[in-house]
Amino acid sequence: MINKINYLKIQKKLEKEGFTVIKNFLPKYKCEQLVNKTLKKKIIKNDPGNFHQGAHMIYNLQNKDEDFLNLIFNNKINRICKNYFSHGAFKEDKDIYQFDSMHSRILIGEAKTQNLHIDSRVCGIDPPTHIHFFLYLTNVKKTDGPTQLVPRSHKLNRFPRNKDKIKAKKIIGSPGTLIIINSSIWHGSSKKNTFDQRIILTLSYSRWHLRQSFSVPYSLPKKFEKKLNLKQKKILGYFNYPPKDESKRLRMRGKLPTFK
Ligand SMILES: O=C(O)CCC(=O)C(=O)O
Ligand SMILES: [Fe+2]
Repeated sequence: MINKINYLKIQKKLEKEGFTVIKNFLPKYKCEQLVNKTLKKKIIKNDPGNFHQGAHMIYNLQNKDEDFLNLIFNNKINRICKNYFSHGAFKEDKDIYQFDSMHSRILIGEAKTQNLHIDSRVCGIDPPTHIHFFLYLTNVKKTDGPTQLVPRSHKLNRFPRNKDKIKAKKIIGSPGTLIIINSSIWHGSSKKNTFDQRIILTLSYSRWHLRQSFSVPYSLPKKFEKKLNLKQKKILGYFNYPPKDESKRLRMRGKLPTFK
């Protein structure tokens, strides 16, 4: 387990390079526990479209197990988010970011390279809109399809092309390695030549006013919801949903609306 994190250094690296890596963010035994839990969930084996290119997916892990849910509230991760989203936010504004999504992506057997892409949907955007955390749950060697990324590409005003792959850097790491990226960086999993499963957990956050990938506060099981404190509800976006119209509320933020 890591003990000291240099938050200023992380913030600087994210701004300049568009990514940073923290080794041993979680201990190995914790990763093994998460792997076992992950593999017991319903796996989507044929994700539609071209994006995940044969990878197996498990979406919304926060709804399926409290260990995953609690990772969203991890103090270190939230401190990194707070620093990251402060850039560009109104100084007086509070609760400037929210949880966006959490899923597991599993490469089974040999796998081809995932196309380089960005996760924020807007290239070169600054101040940034999203941050992604990729947590390796298994050991990822050069041949195991490590995540690859093009350093500094988060600043470029275009989307990646196929030939940009030659500029990509592979991030290898043991279980518990945490890759943090500005979500506009060009990235994707690389070619996998081995037969063991490569399992990563992806966790993302966005500025509070943006649409979440799934409607998290509406789908979290009640048994988990009732244990949440105010701070946790804020992180999950409970106060960030707009009302139906002005007769319900005059502000974008407020109590979670019920739509009938
Ligand atoms: O599996 C990886 O290494 C990257 C996954 C990814 O970029 C994504 O799911 O958007
Ligand atoms: Fe991605």
